[in-house]
Amino acid sequence: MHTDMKSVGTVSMQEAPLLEIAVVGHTNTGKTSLIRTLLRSTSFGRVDDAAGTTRHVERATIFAGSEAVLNLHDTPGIEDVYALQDKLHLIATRNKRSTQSELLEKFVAATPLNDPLEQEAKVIRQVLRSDVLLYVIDVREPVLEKYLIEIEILGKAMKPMIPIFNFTAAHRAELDLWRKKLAAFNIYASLELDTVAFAFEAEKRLYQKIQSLLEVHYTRLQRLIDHRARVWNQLCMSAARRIAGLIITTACYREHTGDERSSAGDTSSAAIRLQDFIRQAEQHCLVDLLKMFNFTDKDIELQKIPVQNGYWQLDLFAPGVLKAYGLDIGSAALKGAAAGAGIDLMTGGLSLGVASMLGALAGTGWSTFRRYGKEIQAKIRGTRWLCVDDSTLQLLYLRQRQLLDKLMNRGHAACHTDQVSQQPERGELPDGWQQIIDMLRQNPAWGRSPGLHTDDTRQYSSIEKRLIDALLKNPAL
Ligand SMILES: Nc1nc2c(ncn2[C@@H]2O[C@H](COP(=O)(O)OP(=O)(O)O)[C@@H](O)[C@H]2O)c(=O)[nH]1
Ligand SMILES: [Mg+2]
Repeated sequence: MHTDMKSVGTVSMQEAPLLEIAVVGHTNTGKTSLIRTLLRSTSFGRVDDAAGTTRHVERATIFAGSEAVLNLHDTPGIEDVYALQDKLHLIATRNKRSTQSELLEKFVAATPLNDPLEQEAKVIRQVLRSDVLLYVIDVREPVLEKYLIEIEILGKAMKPMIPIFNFTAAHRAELDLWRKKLAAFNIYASLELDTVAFAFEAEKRLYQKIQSLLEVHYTRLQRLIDHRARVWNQLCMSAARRIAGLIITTACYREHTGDERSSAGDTSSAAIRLQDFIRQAEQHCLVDLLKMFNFTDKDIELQKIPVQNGYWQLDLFAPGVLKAYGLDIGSAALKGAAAGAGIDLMTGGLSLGVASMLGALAGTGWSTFRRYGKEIQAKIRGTRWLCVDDSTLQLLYLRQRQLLDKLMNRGHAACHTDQVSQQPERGELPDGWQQIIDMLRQNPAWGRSPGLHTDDTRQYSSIEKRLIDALLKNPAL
């Protein structure tokens, strides 16, 4: 593709200069935050409530895969807009024939280091070198005269400008006022992009707006949009698959507690092992998800899940179980066979003779019994397994759904730690949830090596898919 482009014109797409974007606006409106969110990086620049945190122009490059697409320039805020206005007036009276942008150039050239307007000169220099301006507005602020003067001055550079409304949550009235005032400057193409929250669609609209303003960068921006969409979809899919894996592993998990005669001590240590297992599994899943989304443990905290355990015995004679084990026969015949087999099992385990008798009746072979023999023995000997109970599994799923939602909607500028609550409000469980859980409990091996079961891959995949689909049934995608 690139070779074609090279041969078409004198300037290939690869050689064309990158799109230069200046992020401008008053101090503390969220300029650095916007760049962090667009970069998916919590480490770019410094974000602070204190005024004037960003003192120099800082650059960050955005890539579509390995292709650099654009540079974002973070600028300090224009602090003394009135002094800047006076200086520009002065330059204008001395250079009556200069265009507006020439006046800005002259101002930049005439402002030495350590001048009181040095910071403003840095901003204007970057504005003049850029193709498009993103003007970040804190809509909570009233539309003060100083902001309008700032917009007027930036307008002199004759660069397309896109206002980005920040802090829009719960400030609709102020937002409308800002829109009206901007219309007086012929600026209509604004965007709402809360930098602390993140919405994939809002980011896409931003790039589309730039596309419509700068035809020459259209194709390259389209590659960025497509790339971002692909990466985003893959990210959401991998995250959902990871969560499905957690549900599968935990639902499959069981602790052997001996038989009915086992002591209370045996049972309680098994219960502790089970609890630890669930908590650790959830914590590992969190670590993986944070890494995938490029966040750290400072971003999201998981409160300890209350784990309850439930006893569960393999019900060999439940129709669903028989089927899952490949024993699709009339249960009466099998019951009779198993009762006879019981005597053997008590003494010497599952003998080949018994197995083949059962196998013959069941229409299945020895391999089925070798695989499930232990469980058949366990049933007959009255072994009890400790499993995660239904309500804990439901809670686990709902917490993970909440976590996924938070990850998908968190901007990399956010500074607060998000909490995944202990008990999220009731959410929707996947269709056929109980059936999924029952199936998982009947296949403990799936929990140990998920997805590696050639004989029942289809069943495993269909459960995994049902969980993933349910997790991603989300408007944020
Ligand atoms: N709640 C909220 N806080 C924000 C948002 N954007 C920025 N902030 C906060 O506002 C402060 C200033 O942000 P910063 O990006 O440093 O502004 P800059 O001076 O324009 O670069 C920081 O404390 C940010 O965490 C937003 O969309 N919502
Ligand atoms: Mg800043």
